[in-house]
Amino acid sequence: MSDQRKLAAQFDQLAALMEITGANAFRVNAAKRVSRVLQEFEGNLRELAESPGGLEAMDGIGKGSAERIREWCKTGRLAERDRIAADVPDGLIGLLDISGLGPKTVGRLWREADVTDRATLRGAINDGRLASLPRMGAKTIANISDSLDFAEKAAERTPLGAALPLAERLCTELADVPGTDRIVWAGSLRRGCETIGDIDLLAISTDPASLVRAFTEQPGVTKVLAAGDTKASVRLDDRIQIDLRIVPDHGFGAAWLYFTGSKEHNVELRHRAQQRTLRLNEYGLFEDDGEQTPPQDRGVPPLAAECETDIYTALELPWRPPELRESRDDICDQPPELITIDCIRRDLHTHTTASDGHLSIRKMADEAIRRGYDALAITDHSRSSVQANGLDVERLIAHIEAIREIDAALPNLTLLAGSEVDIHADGSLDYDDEILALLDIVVASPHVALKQSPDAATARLVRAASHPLVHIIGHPTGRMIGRRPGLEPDMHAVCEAAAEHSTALEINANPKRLDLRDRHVRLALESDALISINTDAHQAAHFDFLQYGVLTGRRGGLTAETCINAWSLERLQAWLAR
Ligand code: DGT
Ligand code: CA
Ligand code: CA
Ligand code: ZN
Repeated sequence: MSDQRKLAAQFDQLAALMEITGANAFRVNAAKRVSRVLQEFEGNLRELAESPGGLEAMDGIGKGSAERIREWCKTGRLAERDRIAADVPDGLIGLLDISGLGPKTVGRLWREADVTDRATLRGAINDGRLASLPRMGAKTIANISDSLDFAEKAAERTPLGAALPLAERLCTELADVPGTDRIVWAGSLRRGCETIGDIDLLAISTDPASLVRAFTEQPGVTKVLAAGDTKASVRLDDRIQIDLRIVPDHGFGAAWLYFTGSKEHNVELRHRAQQRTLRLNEYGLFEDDGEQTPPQDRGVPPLAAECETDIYTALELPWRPPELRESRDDICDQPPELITIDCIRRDLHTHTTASDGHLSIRKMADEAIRRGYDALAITDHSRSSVQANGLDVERLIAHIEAIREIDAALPNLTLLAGSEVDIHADGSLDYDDEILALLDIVVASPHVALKQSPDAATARLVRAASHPLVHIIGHPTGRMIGRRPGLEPDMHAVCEAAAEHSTALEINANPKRLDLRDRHVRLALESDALISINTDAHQAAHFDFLQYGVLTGRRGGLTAETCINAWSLERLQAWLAR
């Protein structure tokens, strides 16, 4: 983080602490203004602080504030903030994250009801202390209680696998509201992040009032947080927040770009604009004429605003897919041609009733045909996976025969007889080599001992990836999002071993897993390892998980060339038989 952003955060805290302790509004506002000025400032703060009168020359920074900034540059501390903070319980600042609780109220709760953190706030609500305060009505208390509940729940972000179908449904329904010309999602959801804080919708409408009404009155809304002319915000099923913004069609691209983020990407784009004496905001890209009042408020026409591509082009940058708009992505790099869902021709990790799947081999094959696949690998569990009804050698041999028989009867689908073989804690496999050699495809996955040390995990996965009969390492870390971290191997070493032995690493597309995760996909590509995107389907609907795997691959920079599921069948078969 830059100096000015760190210091801006300190001034924000100072302002909040002042308000909590009841400082006068003038001083609170001065601190807030300094924070804003610092956030906008693009130059070198330390240099400016050293040049005499440099800070004072900035709009919004007075003599006192300039002194404080110089003090911070010298000592790394904002003494005034530290002084006030010493008198205020730490937990109070955390209460400011609860919607509806501003610093003034928090200060009151502290002084008048001994509230010092979330737990004591909950206590004060329950024992009636809050209700006994003057000017504290039942409705206000119910609101605080409700927000507190939600803040506790919201610590859990919504999985991509829940947020994406929800957004798809909302957009389909709201597109039918008369006057709606376009409705899309932005934010972390458009970037394909594995978990979503809130869903950001963006619409063009000739009848915004109707759209806002339909949005706030839809079934499942448990709270309307805002309902204005161009912006509304609701909580759905007491679970996830959804923001809707209605924007003019001529500025749609600028708004979509801005609300897609990431914040860091926006900051970089704005910086790029400033270097070219341009000004970028959610309304468009404008000439920077040095005026304070924002250009859109003065009727200044933008240089670009209608579509994202125009804005990138005007900034002399290549358009970037949303999945590559994180802080780790360099805005100047030419993005690769990312894989799309249409590139995927087959699934190479699926289960049937032979182990813990819900459908027969034939039913799974029918589903693959229905989806236009050219091949399907049946990979039921191996003998150690007792809880998943894993196959002993005898059952496996019969299963292979059954798969081959059905395959012979299906001219348009190649069924591959496979297995998802357990990787034991030491990296050895659950079947002997003679047995593995009978299979068309071997997916080796870790299922137990997922808490072993990073060194042991590295050795385990490197050994499995180096095994000549293993084609794919399935869900390599075994993590479950929000539930268990899984193995933490030296992923670089695992990727190098996989690349050396031409073993593919799986992106398991189950939204509870997304394993490999985006960062690991990137490491794999840097090592020239192959990737396989599979759904691990246990029933027909699970094939739909593919989209989450593809998004994760795209966030890692994956192209069709490196993904074995996108290869021609001949190329795949040659690789399987290698
Ligand atoms: P989330 O909801 O936590 O999963 O993450 P996002 O990325 O969807 O973040 P959100 O919903 O707070 O805001 C949506 C986008 O709006 C964000 O990606 C970038 C833009 N945005 C919001 N607040 C700011 C800001 O303070 N500065 C900048 N530069 N962009 C912002
Ligand atoms: Ca969001
Ligand atoms: Ca949002
Ligand atoms: Zn598995």
